[in-house]
Amino acid sequence: MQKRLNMVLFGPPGAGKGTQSEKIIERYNLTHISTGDLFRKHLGEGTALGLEAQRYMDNGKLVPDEVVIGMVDDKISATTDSNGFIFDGFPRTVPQAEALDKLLTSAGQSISVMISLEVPEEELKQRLRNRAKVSGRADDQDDEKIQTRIEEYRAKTLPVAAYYKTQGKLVMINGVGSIEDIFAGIRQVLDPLNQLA
Ligand code: B4P
Repeated sequence: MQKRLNMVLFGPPGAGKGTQSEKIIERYNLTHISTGDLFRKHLGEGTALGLEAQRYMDNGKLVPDEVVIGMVDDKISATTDSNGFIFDGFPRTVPQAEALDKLLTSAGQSISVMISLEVPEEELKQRLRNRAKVSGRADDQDDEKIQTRIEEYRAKTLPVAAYYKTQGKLVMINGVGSIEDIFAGIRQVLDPLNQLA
């Protein structure tokens, strides 16, 4: 099977993963898999999966791995025609990263690159406080929940960067600056890979 451009967009809460994903999808025509968006969709539809996820998300905790992995498996299996995937906010734990490798291997695919958006903690908090004014998201609403999300990220998600670093796939990008400048940094990484895919 022909290799596709499959990327992981990585970073702490509020790093701008959702924001940059929109631009990446437009330029490279990738299939977007955002686990946060998928959970919020389930929640909006009142499904059992959504209600299960809500208990964790609203408190800033990570949703259990088996729930997340099952949902991503369904989404990958249901995608028949694609130039490749952008995984946004997934994997968030090492077991999720291992599961993703297995899912892609069985489809004759692999991760091409992980792009990590680097943003200092104070800037993250400020962005999430600003978004709270418009998002209506329970997990943006107070400093305690934001702090829990950052702590979950440090304890459980940061090791995922080391996992891809070991595979020689981690690229760090400065996530502070204008949205366009950050996207220019991402293009420098993805354009050459896109030609190879
Ligand atoms: P997500 O939906 O993934 O969201 P996020 O980490 O909060 O934000 P993101 O980085 O996408 O930031 P955005 O672009 O919006 O996760 C939410 C929750 O879902 C998790 O806490 C967890 O409970 C659950 N979950 C999701 N995936 C999971 C998984 N795999 N396993 C377990 N649990 C999971 O940007 C944030 C703000 O910054 C926006 O207001 C934006 O306008 C602003 N911004 C963006 N770029 C900027 C820039 N360059 N300068 C200034 N502001 C900027």
